[in-house]
Amino acid sequence: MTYRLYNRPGSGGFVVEAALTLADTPFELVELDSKAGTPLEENFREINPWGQLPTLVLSDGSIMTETAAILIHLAACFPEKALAPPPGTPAHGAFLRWTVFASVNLYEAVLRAGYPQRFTADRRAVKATQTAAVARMGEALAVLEAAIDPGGPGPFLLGEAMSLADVYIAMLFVWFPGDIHAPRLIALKEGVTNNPTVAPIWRRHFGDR
Ligand SMILES: N[C@@H](CCC(=O)N[C@@H](CS)C(=O)NCC(=O)O)C(=O)O
Repeated sequence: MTYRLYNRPGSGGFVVEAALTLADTPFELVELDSKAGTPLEENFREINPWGQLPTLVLSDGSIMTETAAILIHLAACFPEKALAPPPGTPAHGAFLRWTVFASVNLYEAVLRAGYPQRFTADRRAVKATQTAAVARMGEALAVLEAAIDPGGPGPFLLGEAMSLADVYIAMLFVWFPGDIHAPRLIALKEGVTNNPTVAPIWRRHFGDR
């Protein structure tokens, strides 16, 4: 059995699909028939008890969830593909830092913005919860913008070489519904969308965003 990835078009599994493709490893893609931004069918909890995508089934049948964990795992499985800097280097520390930062601060805020009713018990506070989540996304993106060395080789977070952290951050960046001045994140996103392996996957999920 190869990998099996559960996702749906326009959802966060895009980055796992991109990672598996960059790793040049075979995988089965199971696209759920539901719209991005809506809750999944209850019965999906039999596969992922937290009821979310992406969900990856590994070759031994075990389940992985949590995008950051999956990306870190795949980078470790395919060291020859240089999906992340070599473990133990300062660059790998930065890769881990920003991948986890993106999950816990940015992706989490995307969820609060998309499903605000889950994050408040007060129905009158739903809109305010959403507004605060979008503001929080903007703050996290500003931290990432500042983390890209303006005098460095760029355009990626860690310099000239694209890592899975960049593919992940590019996706979260285009999901931001607010306004932000972020020329370095724009350059990072363009670097990702111009990657010949990633480009067709990006287009299928996000069109020309
Ligand atoms: N913490 C999870 C968040 C994943 C997530 O929010 N996925 C969204 C799709 S982009 C989802 O499954 N939404 C359906 C829901 O939460 O009901 C991760 O990092 O993978």
